[in-house]
Amino acid sequence: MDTKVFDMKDIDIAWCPGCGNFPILKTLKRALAELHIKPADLVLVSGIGQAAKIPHYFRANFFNGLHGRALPAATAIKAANPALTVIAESGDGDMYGEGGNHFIHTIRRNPNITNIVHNNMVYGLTKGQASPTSQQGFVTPVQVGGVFLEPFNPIAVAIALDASFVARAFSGDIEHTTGILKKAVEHKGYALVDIFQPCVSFNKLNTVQWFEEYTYKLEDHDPTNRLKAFEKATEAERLPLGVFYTSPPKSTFEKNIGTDGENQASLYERTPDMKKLHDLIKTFGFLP
Ligand SMILES: Cc1ncc(C[n+]2csc(CCOP(=O)(O)OP(=O)(O)O)c2C)c(N)n1
Ligand code: SF4
Ligand SMILES: [Mg+2]
Repeated sequence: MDTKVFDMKDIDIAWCPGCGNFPILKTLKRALAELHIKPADLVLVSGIGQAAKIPHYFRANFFNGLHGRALPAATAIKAANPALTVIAESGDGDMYGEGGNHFIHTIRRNPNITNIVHNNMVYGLTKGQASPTSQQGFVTPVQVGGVFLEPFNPIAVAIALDASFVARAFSGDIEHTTGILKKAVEHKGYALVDIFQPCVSFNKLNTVQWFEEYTYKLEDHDPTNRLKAFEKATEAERLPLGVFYTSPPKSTFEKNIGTDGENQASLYERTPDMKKLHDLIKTFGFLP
């Protein structure tokens, strides 16, 4: 399938020239086109930030909600219509900071969605404050003496929570990132893809050269070995890229909430029993 099906006509893209969001946009289109996923069957869900603008530049269904709240919306969309391919996509601040609680509990719920995080280690949209993944020593207009907290490690946290699929990529490597995104979208269950991305305007520490120097690709790594995956996730000298971990198969949120009962229809296809609903609300004492 041609990636052009995902192109929006006549739009202004409000990213700085050289921003790592451009190759991520291109890579995602390529991965989905290679998987033959049609725009009508796709939903992109995001929060707020530079990364969260991705759905504005992508021809597909989308929901752009509150800061940090992409994951619960994506979980609900998938539960209502499991036939859709649902991708929750935002920045490191949005997903790991404001949305940190949702990050933890979405992993536990295991909806069959892909969670892409554009990790530029900074709050880009609000002009350069530290994010949860900012490196120690990173100087910003707010953290004037440099960040003193240890960075949040999303890969290690996801593996600790037995996330169904955990991977990391680099926006500058389109070939490698396309392969990882395809695996993540095809995976049955929650799939995290953290993508390192340079922010050329507000992160002068983690540049393209920095990512090239301090990352390497996982080789001969068995992603079903959880302890080894955790060991790889906590390496600090050079940061591995690739699929760290895949859990043993487990049931998804949308399966667990009971569409397997008497009524097999997806939630969006069902007609609510208004009388039953009315009677239920009445038991709360709100209605006359
Ligand atoms: C509740 C709330 N708090 C704060 C903000 C301000 N705000 C907008 S984007 C953003 C940071 C986004 O950073 P990140 O998710 O890393 O995305 P990036 O811009 O770096 O891609 C913040 C703090 C907001 N819009 N809503
Ligand atoms: S501020 Fe940073 S993240 Fe935002 S568009 Fe510019 S380079 Fe990209
Ligand atoms: Mg960011």
